[in-house]
Amino acid sequence: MGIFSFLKRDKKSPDSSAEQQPELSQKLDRTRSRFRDNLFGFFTGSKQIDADLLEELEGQLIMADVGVDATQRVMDAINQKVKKDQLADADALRALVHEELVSILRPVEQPLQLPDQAGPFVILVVGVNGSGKTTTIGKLAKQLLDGGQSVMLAAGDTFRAAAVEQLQTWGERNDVPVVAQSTGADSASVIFDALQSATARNIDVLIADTAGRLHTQAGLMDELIKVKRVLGKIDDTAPHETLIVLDGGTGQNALNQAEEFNKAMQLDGMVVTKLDGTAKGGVVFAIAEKIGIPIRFIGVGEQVNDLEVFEASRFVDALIGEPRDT
Ligand SMILES: Nc1nc2c(ncn2[C@@H]2O[C@H](COP(=O)(O)OP(=O)(O)OP(=O)(O)O)[C@@H](O)[C@H]2O)c(=O)[nH]1
Ligand SMILES: [Mg+2]
Repeated sequence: MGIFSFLKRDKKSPDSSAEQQPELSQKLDRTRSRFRDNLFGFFTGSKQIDADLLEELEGQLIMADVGVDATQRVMDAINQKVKKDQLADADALRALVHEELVSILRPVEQPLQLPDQAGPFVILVVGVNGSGKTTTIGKLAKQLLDGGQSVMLAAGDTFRAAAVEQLQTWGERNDVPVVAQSTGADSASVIFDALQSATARNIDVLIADTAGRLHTQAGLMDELIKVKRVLGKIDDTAPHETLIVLDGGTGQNALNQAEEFNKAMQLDGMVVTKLDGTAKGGVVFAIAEKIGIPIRFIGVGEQVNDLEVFEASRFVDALIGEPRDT
């Protein structure tokens, strides 16, 4: 009855969050260095808050891939307070930057929730080549299983050689069934069969993999629209979650991909992966500000447990520390 969530929140208690905080910031080390090294100079007590300093701060936010719009929003908030003479010192400036960064992310902090519904909850995973779709599916299957859901995978990437085997490996690792046909089969037909099978077997969640593609490849985009259409023949509310996987390391490109895929097929959620290996993690702010679609998870490594529910304040804490840290 009602809505339930399978998600294991990281902040189970103040104690466990204290333990886990350094871990996320370690995983986000390269982005964190960029934020810390470049922004922290501004937050030392001795600095005078003047026009030069604010201009430099603005430049550093842009350099950290935060994007023009999100940076503008932070700077507007700062300028307002400066005008009213409400920014006493560097600590206050730092707290304000923290607050503004969190408020940019807050609207997209909407964890995936599974409604208590009759048939399987269908997640259709899309994105460009190599963004981390198949890996994210493997990780997500594990989280769902841990949350007590039954899971099935559909090998909808029938295009790339070895894609089916890659998904099957994740299936074996998690001990969940994988519905597949051979390479070259019709993707929509594989995913259709999978939903029939998942329905018959009372599976809670079906996750469908798809081949990587660019939004400019009209034929391939049509294939995804066809997948959506044929799923609707079995359950007119399916897919329940069209989830784009974006490689955070590609910076501005990730933002463009989200925009273009959203135009073509109305996304419900996003996962930003590879935030462990990049200094461009600031793009998460740009994506949040510009696209506004829920960020369900972030990928912070290649291992099965390296998928985290996206939490605004936890993310900002990991990059610039908690407001009163030094
Ligand atoms: N460091 C890191 N690597 C990741 C992450 N997610 C995925 N990868 C790696 O990125 C590479 C591509 O991942 P896949 O899951 O195969 O990507 P895909 O989108 O399914 O690729 P195609 O099916 O070819 O379009 C693999 O080497 C993964 O291990 C992550 O969060 N961090
Ligand atoms: Mg794949």
